[in-house]
Amino acid sequence: MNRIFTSIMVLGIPVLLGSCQKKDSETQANDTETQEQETKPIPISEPLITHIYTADPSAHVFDGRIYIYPSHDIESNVPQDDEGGHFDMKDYHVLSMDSIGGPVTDHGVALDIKDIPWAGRQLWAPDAAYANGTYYLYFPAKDKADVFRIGVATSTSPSGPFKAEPEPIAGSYSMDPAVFKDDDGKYYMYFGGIWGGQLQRWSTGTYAANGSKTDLQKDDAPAIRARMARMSKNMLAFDESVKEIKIVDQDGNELPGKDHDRRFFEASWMHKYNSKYYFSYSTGDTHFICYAIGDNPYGPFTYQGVILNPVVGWTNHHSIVEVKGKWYLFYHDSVLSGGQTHLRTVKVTELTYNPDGSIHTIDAYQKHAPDLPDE
Ligand code: FUB
Repeated sequence: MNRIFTSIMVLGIPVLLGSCQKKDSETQANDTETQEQETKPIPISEPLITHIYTADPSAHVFDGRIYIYPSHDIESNVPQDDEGGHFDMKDYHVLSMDSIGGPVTDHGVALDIKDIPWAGRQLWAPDAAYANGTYYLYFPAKDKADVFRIGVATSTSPSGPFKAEPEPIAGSYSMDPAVFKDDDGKYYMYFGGIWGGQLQRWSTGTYAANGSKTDLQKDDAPAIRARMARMSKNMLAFDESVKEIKIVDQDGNELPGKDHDRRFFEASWMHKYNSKYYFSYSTGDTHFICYAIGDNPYGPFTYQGVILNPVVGWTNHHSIVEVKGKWYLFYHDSVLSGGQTHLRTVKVTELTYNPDGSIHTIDAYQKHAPDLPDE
């Protein structure tokens, strides 16, 4: 009878779930090599571009063309730490394509940190929106005091170049902005992230410079909440006070801080499907992209499940967009750089719904279950 070996790749580390009978050491060495080859992740999607590293893709369809607003990863030689110092990005590029699978255009530098008057360092995950005949690029950066703020820059073209406003958005803090347009024409920004995103330092409403570097270590209390606010008509300001987003379980109980597999960490995204509001996000240290569903843009949102399993590299980040009647998940991983967390590549794959509105969980790698010959 053939023996089935099942192997999985978790964050680039091969894990073998089968075993074979005792063999001599040379055969065992060959087997190990073969198994490691078999357990190398086989990505389901190829990088959209390979000439630069890109991450955190926010995708939109503007005027019939797909535009992607990613972070531009670079090697900065800053050592890795819990605060993400190694993500030391200095500009943004915009990518575009006519259709999923078609050729991808890199439009070059759309905004450089030296042209953002208030920014100090670290251009992290951006997003974009179109309103009032103008394209708006929203982006997080640390200000000169090393506090994350969210800025906005404008352009007449979806591919830029963008001109930054002189100050960050008043009342903004933390990072990972995602701007959602509702069917009634109102825009909302979702944002925030813990650990390097500094959200844990805003628990009193003002920034605690010496606050925790990770979370609040209050395991049984509700997890730190993502933030959101409606945008003003000119898209340059919040039109209301910043609100906190509740994510609850099926019994209506808010997810606690200790629920690392499900609680919010960073990378907010909002989309609407069949009149329901889907709030999706990364769980950070457990590396999932999850989603929760609500009846309005403010929530509460009820946790539903995993959209994307962990990818190669520490971070997981995504956007969801409808293109010509099909839905797509844009995401990134670190396969191209050999697993280097700060050097990522953006990718896309189709996303599908079940009839009840739940989303099929995506695994970014094919799994192996090779049949071995009889002994
Ligand atoms: O790219 C820098 C940070 O890594 C993003 O802001 C997070 O979402 C994570 O992907």
